[in-house]
Amino acid sequence: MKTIHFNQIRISLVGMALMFLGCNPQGSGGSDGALSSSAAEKVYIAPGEQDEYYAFLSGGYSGNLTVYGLPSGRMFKEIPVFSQFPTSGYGYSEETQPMLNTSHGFVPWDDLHHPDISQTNGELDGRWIFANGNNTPRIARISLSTFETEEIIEIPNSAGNHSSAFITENTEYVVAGTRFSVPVPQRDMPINEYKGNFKGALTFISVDPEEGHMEIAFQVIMPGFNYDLARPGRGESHGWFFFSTYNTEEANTLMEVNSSQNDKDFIAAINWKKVEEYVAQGGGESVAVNYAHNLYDESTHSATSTMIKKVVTVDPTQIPGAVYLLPTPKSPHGCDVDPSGKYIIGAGKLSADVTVHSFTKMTEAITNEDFDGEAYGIPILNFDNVLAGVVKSGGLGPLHTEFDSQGNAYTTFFISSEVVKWELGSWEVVDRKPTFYSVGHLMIPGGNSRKPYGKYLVAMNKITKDRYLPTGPEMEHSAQIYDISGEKMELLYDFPTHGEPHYAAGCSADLLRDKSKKIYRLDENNHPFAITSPAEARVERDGKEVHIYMSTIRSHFTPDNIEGIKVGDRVYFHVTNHEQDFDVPHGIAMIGANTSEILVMPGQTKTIVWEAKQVGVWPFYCTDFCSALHQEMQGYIRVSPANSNVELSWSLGD
Ligand code: RUQ
Ligand code: CUA
Repeated sequence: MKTIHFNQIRISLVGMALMFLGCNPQGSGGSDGALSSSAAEKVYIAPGEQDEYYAFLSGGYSGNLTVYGLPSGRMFKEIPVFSQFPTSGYGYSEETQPMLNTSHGFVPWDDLHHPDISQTNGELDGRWIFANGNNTPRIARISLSTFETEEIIEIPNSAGNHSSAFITENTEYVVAGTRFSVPVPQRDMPINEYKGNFKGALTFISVDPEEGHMEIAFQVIMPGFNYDLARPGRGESHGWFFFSTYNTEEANTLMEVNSSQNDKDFIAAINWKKVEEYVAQGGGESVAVNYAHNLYDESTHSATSTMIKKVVTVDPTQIPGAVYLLPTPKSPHGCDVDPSGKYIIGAGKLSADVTVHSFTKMTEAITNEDFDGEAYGIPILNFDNVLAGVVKSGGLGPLHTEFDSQGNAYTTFFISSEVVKWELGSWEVVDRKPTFYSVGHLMIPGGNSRKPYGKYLVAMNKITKDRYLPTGPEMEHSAQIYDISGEKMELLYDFPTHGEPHYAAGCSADLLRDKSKKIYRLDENNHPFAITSPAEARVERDGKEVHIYMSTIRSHFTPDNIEGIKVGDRVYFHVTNHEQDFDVPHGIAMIGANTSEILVMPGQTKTIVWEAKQVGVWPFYCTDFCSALHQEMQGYIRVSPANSNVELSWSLGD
């Protein structure tokens, strides 16, 4: 059955491709033709004015997160998360290298898909944003005060960490579900023995309510399906978490065909409160693993990496009432929960329709033991009796759904390249607008919470083609902003994104603007190599290591000239920025340095290492145009032969 649908979709894909080639939509602004001046006004933020919303777009294979303003579509910042970032020295500086440590060693990149903002009572609270590293399974926590990555935790027993990083409605947990099932524990075994032997770990990471620190609370070891996306229950379904699955066939080869055999896969419903109780009472098994927990300390401006050796795993069949499977047609991708928590939406990506499950009916079916078999001991609920409705969309290839505050849902359709607006409860389609082209995720600020803002919708498209001036074979992806305040959606604006945005998260500017950090206070700087004033600047030799305690302030380095360095020395520049003004970083770059420059914020200390390899007099300079005399902000290192007896000396510039 499903194969037939699959072929139909293939035909449709070809059809769509032909349509793209045929109609050459160059310059078209959407179904309404060229943008009207009223649309232009809606996205125009006059010079000096500020946007209404923040949007945090995942950077996909860039490994990072980008910050935009809505409705302007202006990019404000790229926040390095899983990738080394020469712009600030993240992952290059001595202080931040531990952030990228893993059980596989130093892994300076990843594939970041899903950001999610912390919540209290199901509403965005703007403290942190969490995001997943897909490739080497990791979850990061980023501060929404400093806009810096503060913590990264690796996920053991996981592979292709995709149904992540979504949070429960009081940020009790951030979840990380495995996309690929693997042998748990990892071992040498034939791949064709996958079925029944590989497992899918769904990891619940507890979040400390004060500091946000993460700790793996437990892993639910599920059957060997692929766990694709996830959403928390909220409101009445708080306490549950929902994960979409595909490949319930447990195929391991020619997946394109073999994992599309079953007419329905599942949404797995996990009662995490039950699992939590079970573990609190000593349930589960403590198993040996090895994973990194990396923590950045804002007061020492430094990260540490700790290897952790144990994790608690639970077998869901041992916990009565903890896990159920909801049959969901056609290899569901998106799994979304509406603001009330009553509906769980499964978007079968090989389907035209969107399946909506009812949370109330689900609990009734559980009480009545209205089961339709089981999978590896996990009860499968009766499809018809948990179904709330089906959205007859008329589109093809539904992926993801977000919500407004008026009881409407918006689903993206990858194959038919459109966003379809429909009404919760009646399941009627209200409106549809094309996207350009092949939309993946969409984001409505607050759309994954009890309180969506419901004014703008951002569609993130996978194919850009003719939307911008061509830039060689590779184009940045395109995002589009729609006004959704009226009955009909209105396309307002296109803007390019960085990397491949998957999901995004947005919130009102008011939530973050006033608490955004402006400086680090010097009197709170506990970095072991910090100096409190330029007067303390000095150079110390320790064998072949040389430590420069350096100060920067407009517009000089102290010390500026250093002699007595010898070939073979490792020279540490510990740079404290003594400015206490907002937006006055200094940078430092040293000729031949093979890490990167570092950008040091006011009140902060950062370190780069430079290896003295060649005799000579070598300059360094400030990389950030910090004042009218920025070009004067420079110094020299004199490097003498290894056996020279030039004394260590430095100039303090006075
Ligand atoms: S994915 S386009 Cu979230 Cu990685 Cu759906
Ligand atoms: Cu400091 Cu330029």
